[in-house]
Amino acid sequence: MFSSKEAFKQRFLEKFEKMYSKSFAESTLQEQYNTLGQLVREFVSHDWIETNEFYRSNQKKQAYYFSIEFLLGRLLGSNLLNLGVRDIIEVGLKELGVDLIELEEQEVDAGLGNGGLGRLAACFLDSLASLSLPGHGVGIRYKHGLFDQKIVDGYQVELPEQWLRNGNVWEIRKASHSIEVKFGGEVQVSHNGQLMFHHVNAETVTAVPYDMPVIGYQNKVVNTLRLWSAEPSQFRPDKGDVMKYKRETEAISEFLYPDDSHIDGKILRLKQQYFLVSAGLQSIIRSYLKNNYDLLQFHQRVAIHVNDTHPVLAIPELMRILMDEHGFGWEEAWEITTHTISYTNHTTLSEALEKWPTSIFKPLLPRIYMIIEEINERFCKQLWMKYTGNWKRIEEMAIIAHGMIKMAHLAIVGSHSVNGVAQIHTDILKSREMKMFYEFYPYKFNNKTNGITHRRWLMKANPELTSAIKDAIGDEWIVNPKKLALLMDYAKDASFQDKIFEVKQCKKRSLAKRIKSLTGIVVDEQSIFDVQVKRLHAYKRQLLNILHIMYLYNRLKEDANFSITPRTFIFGAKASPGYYYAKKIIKLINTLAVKVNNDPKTKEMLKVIFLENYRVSLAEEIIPAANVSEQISTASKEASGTGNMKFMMNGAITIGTLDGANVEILEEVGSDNIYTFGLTADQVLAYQRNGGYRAHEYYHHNKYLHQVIDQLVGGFFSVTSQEFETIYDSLLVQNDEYFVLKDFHSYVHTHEKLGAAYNDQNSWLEKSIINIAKSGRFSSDRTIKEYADEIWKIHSSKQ
Ligand code: 26W
Repeated sequence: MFSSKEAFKQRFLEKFEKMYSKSFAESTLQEQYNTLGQLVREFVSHDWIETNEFYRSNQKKQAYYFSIEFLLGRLLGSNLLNLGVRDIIEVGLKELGVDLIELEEQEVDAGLGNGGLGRLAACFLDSLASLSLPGHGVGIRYKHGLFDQKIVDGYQVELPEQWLRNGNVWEIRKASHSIEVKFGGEVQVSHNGQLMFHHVNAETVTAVPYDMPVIGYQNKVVNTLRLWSAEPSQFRPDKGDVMKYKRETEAISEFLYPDDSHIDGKILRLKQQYFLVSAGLQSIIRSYLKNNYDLLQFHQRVAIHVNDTHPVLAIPELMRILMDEHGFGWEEAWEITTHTISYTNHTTLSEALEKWPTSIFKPLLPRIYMIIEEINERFCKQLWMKYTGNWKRIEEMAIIAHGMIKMAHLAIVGSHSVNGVAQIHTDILKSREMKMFYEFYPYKFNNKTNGITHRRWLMKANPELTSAIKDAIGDEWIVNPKKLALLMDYAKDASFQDKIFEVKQCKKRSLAKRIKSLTGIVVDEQSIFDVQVKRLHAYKRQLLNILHIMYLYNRLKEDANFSITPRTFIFGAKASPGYYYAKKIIKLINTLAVKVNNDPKTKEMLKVIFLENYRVSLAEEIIPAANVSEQISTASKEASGTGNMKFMMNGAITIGTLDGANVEILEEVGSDNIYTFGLTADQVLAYQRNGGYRAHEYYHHNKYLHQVIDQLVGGFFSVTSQEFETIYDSLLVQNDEYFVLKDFHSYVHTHEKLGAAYNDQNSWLEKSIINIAKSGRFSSDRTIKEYADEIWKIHSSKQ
């Protein structure tokens, strides 16, 4: 169908007329986008069916990645890339007077995630399909994704996101595959030879699946992302207020919770979690049984992965289905369940570890609660055998204690594999947060360092760099990203360095244009583009970056002999709507931007840009244009980070702490090619243990630091002195929980080295090329191979 541009053009025009019954001359961009999207989706239908058929007839073990978030971004561009039809379509459309890039920009990002965890899930889907692995996503079809961010007078304002407003060309509603999910009610027990549990008087919700194709890279594989939507059930007996029921039901899949790393014990969130796992599991089991497979072999044919604890009710839900619906006894059901489920932890921040009060849980999910109680009781008995008399330890490890259900404990007990997302993170889990569990179940723990799909983050986001790489080393790296290492031979090559320089300049020029159109600000394309884009969080320390910019500004103002290589500091970040401190930091960045950008004395040297509404599609424009990647979290706090990998792959040099995957980036590129600074994780953890940190000492002993901190509250900015009081207090009154002051000096000094290094362009370009060359390890293809081989035991259909 897309074999020639002529064939494409004909199909495209036919499709347009069918969809819109008008002449193409009257088409809008939106209609053109919809037409192309529909055409592409229909184009993959055949391979989609074939892929499913292949898995079925070859009895392939399937993996299902359960995740409360999938941060997909736009799909048209990556689908065309993976199908290998982008060029033909681009030329064909051009002849029809249509610009493909303009069409791509019509697509609203699918922003069904907050940040790292959701984007990781999306990268994993791309890798699964591209490696011809039978692995699928299971999630929720939120009507509204992560809020749209507007900046008004420097403050963040949230608006409801509306990604479905023009429909979604990629999804297929499969009403006939709907599932009933039950909430509330009571459990009745009957004795009929064996104990039987009946969930009665429950409120039923219908889960309707919407399937989206996940297209592999030029391999004819099309896997499935199944997103569930909540609708009123037709089987609900007439129980009064229908409108209320409708509202409450639809609310389940209405909004994505916008918090990142902070629990909010809302009952609706718990409903979402159970809705996802119950619909997902029931539907997997339904199709499993349709194939006449024996449930005793479930774990040999199905792997279920829970992405953080949010879908962890998959454990009691699978137990429920096996026991109550299929008559299994506890031991058998437990054997099957624990061998089916595996779990990833994505954070050690205690405020993000999920706990549910039994008082909320029990009435909402009575049968699931009973099962968790039983799991807990049996687990505690096991603990008693090993740690007889050690009540304290048993209490600390219990799943239910003091009226709370600890979801991470349930995840560890009910699964066969527990992994962290970077080596240092896994080590911290084993030696601290999950130490007691590691001692009890050492064989369950393993590391899977995160990765990113090089198809979206290099090939799609940076076609210019892609072709420069291909010209140098061919294209073997596309299917085997480790082969990017062949670029090492070109690191010192003057003409390749020139090319890399040109590519970077070209991406900086495009970003500068975008910045101009979004903010009206003109930035110097020759300046260092220094970028920090990620969720706003105290531990990620955007504040450290800001204090450094304030320092540079002060020095430039006060010391005629002080000079720097011109810099453009670029920020992008959403703050959780209820996170007061994070919102103040956004206001601070914007306030600083106004001051710095308009000062005649510094505006040639320094610019501060805050790009609103940071999201996947904006990341694809920003990251390729970066010279410097800011990865400056308090050591031990960032589980992995994945932005760090995207920047590296696009040739930016990292300034970062020894945290998360930065440690492994250092291992790959060597200390000449990354700028690390600050406390190590061990030092941070030691300070936290011994309480020996005194923030105010750093304030008193560093005059520059003293000055910038005073400026937060002293009329330096044209705002009231209360505006940034919270930030000031976090540093000096609350003793600087994230060691900003402690690391300030080392950060400033390291930035000086970085600035000097940039001025030696040949050596800078060499570093840049080495970063690209060594980024292959951070392709999510590597990560997914490890999950497939070591956890899920699934096999490629090409083997
Ligand atoms: C229940 C509230 C909540 C919401 C989200 C708790 C925890 C989360 C996520 C686990 C936060 C998250 O996205 N973590 C990030 O996961 C990435 C992928 O593994 C890592 O690269 C980041 O370091 C980690 O912060």
